Amino acid sequence: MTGGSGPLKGEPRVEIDPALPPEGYRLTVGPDGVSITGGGEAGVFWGRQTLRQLQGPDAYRRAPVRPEPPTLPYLTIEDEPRFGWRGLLLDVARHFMPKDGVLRYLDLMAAHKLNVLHLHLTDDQGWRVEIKRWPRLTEVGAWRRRTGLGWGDPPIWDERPHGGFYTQDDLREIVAYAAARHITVVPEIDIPGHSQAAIAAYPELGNADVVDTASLEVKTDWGVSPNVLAPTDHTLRFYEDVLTEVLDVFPGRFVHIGGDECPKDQWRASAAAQARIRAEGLRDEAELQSWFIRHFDRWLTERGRRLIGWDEILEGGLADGAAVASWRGYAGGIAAARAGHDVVMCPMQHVYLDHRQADGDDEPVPFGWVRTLRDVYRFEPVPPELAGTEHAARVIGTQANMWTEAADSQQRVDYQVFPRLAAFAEVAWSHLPPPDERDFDDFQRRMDQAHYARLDAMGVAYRPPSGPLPWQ
Ligand code: TNX
Repeated sequence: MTGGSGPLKGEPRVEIDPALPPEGYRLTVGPDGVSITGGGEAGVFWGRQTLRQLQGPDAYRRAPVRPEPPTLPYLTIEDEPRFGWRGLLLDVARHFMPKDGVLRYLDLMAAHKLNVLHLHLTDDQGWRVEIKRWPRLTEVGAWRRRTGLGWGDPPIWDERPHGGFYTQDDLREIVAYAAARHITVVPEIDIPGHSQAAIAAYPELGNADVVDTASLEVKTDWGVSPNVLAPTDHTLRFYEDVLTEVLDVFPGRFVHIGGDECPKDQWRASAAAQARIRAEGLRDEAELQSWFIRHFDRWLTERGRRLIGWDEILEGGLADGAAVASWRGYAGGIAAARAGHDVVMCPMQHVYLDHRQADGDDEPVPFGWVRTLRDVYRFEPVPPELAGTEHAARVIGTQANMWTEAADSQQRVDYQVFPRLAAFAEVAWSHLPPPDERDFDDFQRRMDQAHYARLDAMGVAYRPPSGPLPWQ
């Protein structure tokens, strides 16, 4: 701190200093202007975000609203992130988020120094990515008979049809827009469960000897479908085609192949699946699931990419280079880290933003455990079982997940995501003390005095501290 303050003059002077960490920066504001030194371009970009914070809420508008320059305090800030993976998952499968909404979320993420957008592109309730080789995936799989999925208490039904998908050019635009903000987009193609929309488009992908897959439609209610992929050579070739096109659009290192919640009943009943288990010398259906995952781990590794999947991919044996997104709690992540796998911690008990944030009946999306802003601020990505051990560094980051069974509009997504994403972002970026010693009152003061005004300037329909509004 140098003391004093003055008007912002001109553009910041920018420099790269490779001695700083790639995402680290030093920001200096003084009488002769602003300078930002980044360890890399990303560091400079995050430094610019901090400069915006100093400028006040108007810096978050898309166009200036007053002529005079903001007054800045003279200071020096040295800063670097705690984690390299600071993620947000958007479930664009349960409810489609139009492209402009995704671009807007990339702006919101950048303002919060988050750097991984995990796009959940496929699920039972919808397939959202154009695949040229297999056009029915979007011709059929992107549309369903109703909007509301009957989630919540009372259930929310909406009988209007619902759908939408991104063309490959839309996704290239999203990827480029993200890259300009130092954000990587991780695509998720969920296999072998959560695949009913794909089976509705191409019935031969399902277990046709057990169910009449030709009469399946894209799932119209929430929950996990029993209709999972058949373990055939055709299925493998089909998804190789899909992933070939996905790799062409998404240049990032990681590709998420799901692997969560795959009911095994159809495989138990299917003579074809049982024959596959015998032919491959597998013990059971859990190993059949990991046979799928290992196949795509090899396939991705050969192409210079890395597989990440939900923690169920640990069951039946995990492919060597695979990374694990630990969602059912910390246990999967702990086991994976100890076994030498990289881990992204996103336990549903703490950072599922679809879960309610207060327990009144007037919450617009009355689902899940109550997780308040304070709870999220006290979330710790590295559990005590790993902290201080050689395995702690395997936790490469953390991610908040926004599932959208019950969030069918931008307003509802905003309401669930904010303000909690601000608390999450601070946990992911800052080197905070252990949860019990974190100063939530200070965080809340900063929210009240500065951050809600920034969210207002960005047009975010966050949950106000006073509680839900009737139209949300
Ligand atoms: C579990 S997280 C799921 C999602 C749901 C979510 C709802 C995960 C890998 N599976 O399919 O949308 O719970 O909170």
